[in-house]
Amino acid sequence: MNAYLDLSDEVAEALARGAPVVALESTIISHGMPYPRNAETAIAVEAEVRAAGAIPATIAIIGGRLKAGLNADQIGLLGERGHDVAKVSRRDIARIVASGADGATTVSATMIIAELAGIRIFATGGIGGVHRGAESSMDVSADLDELARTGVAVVCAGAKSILDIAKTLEYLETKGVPVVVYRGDEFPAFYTSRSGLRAELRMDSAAAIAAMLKAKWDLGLSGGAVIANPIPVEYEMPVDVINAAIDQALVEATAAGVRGKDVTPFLLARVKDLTGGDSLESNIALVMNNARLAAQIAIEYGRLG
Ligand code: PSU
Ligand code: MN
Repeated sequence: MNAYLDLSDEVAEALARGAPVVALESTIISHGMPYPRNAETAIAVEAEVRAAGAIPATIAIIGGRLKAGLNADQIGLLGERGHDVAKVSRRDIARIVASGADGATTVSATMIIAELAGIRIFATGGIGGVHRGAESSMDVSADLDELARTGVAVVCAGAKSILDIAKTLEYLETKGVPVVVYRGDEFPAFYTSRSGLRAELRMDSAAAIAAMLKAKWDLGLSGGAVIANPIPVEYEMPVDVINAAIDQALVEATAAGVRGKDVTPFLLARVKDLTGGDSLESNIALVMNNARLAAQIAIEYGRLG
């Protein structure tokens, strides 16, 4: 076991007996949703993973230690402290560990810690991607390169249209990352089940996805995969409402000169406020939906031995 990593007793025991484990990220708690819904949701997502037959491992850095498996107090603190907790992607891990600080891990950092722990399946809301205007800003999330190098499958509801979804898919193709759409013919756009972009790889069962992942990793094809799980239609946002909020949030971010790692949290918070909180309900519903699918994939993957 890595000297910098602590597994909770429950996660250690599950991994030791080969039980299915699902990784969960913590930037979604501290920077992705407002308190107290963020912490409540994180706890509810863990319960959903358990109900679906797997063990949840929420991942963060606490006191400079990489953690796979948090307790309720740790989750509550990440939620309460919100943006005061460092948002940690790959480049930030070493400095947070070396200084003994706390960090909420993005998709990229969570993948790294999950892989160290031996966890292959990870559920979240949405991945980072290529931002709109990236041709001048060069703002491309570290999540995408992580997907290309680290062997963890990320179950998400696609990518928000705060991003350039078409460019995000092009980038993933260039980097050799499989993108699967579960039971859908279009890549989903987080708040809506459709983005207008055709799914090149559709799969209709957790078993088929698990078999694809096993083949990939058995072949020594390093890197992860995106498993895009469309938001259930009953929780979708009206397209015009969400697009208007996103367009306004983007204008405000440019006007305020927001840069670097602050861009995504700024946009997420503004979209939530501009939609009067309706988007938060959609966000919570889709994360729960992703937790269930991730648990099913982890179970099927475990059966393949
Ligand atoms: N998109 C969401 N919710 C989130 C995030 C993205 O809909 O909470 C978070 C995730 O932790 C993701 C990170 O890994 O933002 C990406 O940040 P950036 O765009 O700065 O790479
Ligand atoms: Mn960025």
